Amino acid sequence: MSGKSPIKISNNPPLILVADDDRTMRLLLREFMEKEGYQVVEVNNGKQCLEAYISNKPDLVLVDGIMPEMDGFTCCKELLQIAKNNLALALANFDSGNGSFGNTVMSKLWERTPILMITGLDDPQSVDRAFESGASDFVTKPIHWAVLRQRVRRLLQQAQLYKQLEAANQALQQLANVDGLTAVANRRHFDQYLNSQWLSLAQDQSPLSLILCDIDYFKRYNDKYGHPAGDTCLQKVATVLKYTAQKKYDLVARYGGEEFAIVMPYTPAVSAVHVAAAMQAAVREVEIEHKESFVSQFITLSLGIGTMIPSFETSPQDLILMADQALYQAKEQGRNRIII
Ligand code: GH3
Ligand code: MG
Ligand code: MG
Ligand code: MG
Repeated sequence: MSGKSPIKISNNPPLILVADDDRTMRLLLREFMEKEGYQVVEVNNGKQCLEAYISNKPDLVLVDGIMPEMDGFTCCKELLQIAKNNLALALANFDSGNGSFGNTVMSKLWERTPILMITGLDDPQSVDRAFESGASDFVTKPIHWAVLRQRVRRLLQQAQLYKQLEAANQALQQLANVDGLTAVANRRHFDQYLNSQWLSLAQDQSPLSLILCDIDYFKRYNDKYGHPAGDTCLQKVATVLKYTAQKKYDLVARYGGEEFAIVMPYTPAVSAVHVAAAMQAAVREVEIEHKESFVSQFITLSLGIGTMIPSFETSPQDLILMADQALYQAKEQGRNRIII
């Protein structure tokens, strides 16, 4: 699937962002953290902390409570907001069928960078405020350095663990949703996606198109060129289909053996015909030799299109049936053609 680059778990020393208006305190913190083997970036108020956070992507933020311009509590809240915005952005991309998956996005909640508040304010209200503002932990000044060392280590370890969980989750999602041979969505993901789009488009009253496409005389291809060559052919066709279905919500899936399905939300029939024609042409242009085909010397496709405005009285099965009947007609009428 697109955008599935694995999460990087960096081997660089962890980067710690220190926000404190007290220059001596910053110096002490830097020296201590560097001795621990961390990299340090310093700023002297909450505002600068936000800027440095965005540009440096630290692994941990150490933030003072009282600072000019923006205090540590507000800074914590703002950092939380940045994390929420990132999550919203990831969620917005989730809907894209060829993009990331829901569960992956939810686990990103945990990817938030930990914040450790170091402050002289140790009254109960300040402690509550710190945690309620989004701090992950709290230590008081004067600093008990051994305690700080352990808290920092633990927060960094936890963050690292969440990243590993996230990577494992992504790998699992990939296995569960992607066809092993062709790297497009598998049947399971196709079913899920079609059902979920059906419901949302029934609400929007927008058209949903489905293309079913089947490789012509593929059994003869396998017989002539061998099964491994058949596999390569399937991979090529899948890649071409995926490349051709460019819209954000389009999903290309392997529907069965040598049959692919393209789910196209918000797509009326005329547009679906254009996409189908582009797919037919693109596959033809790759010129995969097929001497045993009765319709061409190259691999060709038969494509059937169905379009419906989803409703709660009808079901995705009706749309599949429509596209399947069109595909059947395409085969009946001689293959290498599009029927709607
Ligand atoms: P038509 O034009 O009517 O579609 O004829 P066809 O030969 O393509 O259709 P048929 O359904 O008779 O044969 C489909 C072939 O696809 C048979 C099967 O061996 C092959 N096939 C299915 N999955 C795979 C696969 O993963 N790899 C390979 N190499 N072949 C596959
Ligand atoms: Mg201060
Ligand atoms: Mg078939
Ligand atoms: Mg076939």
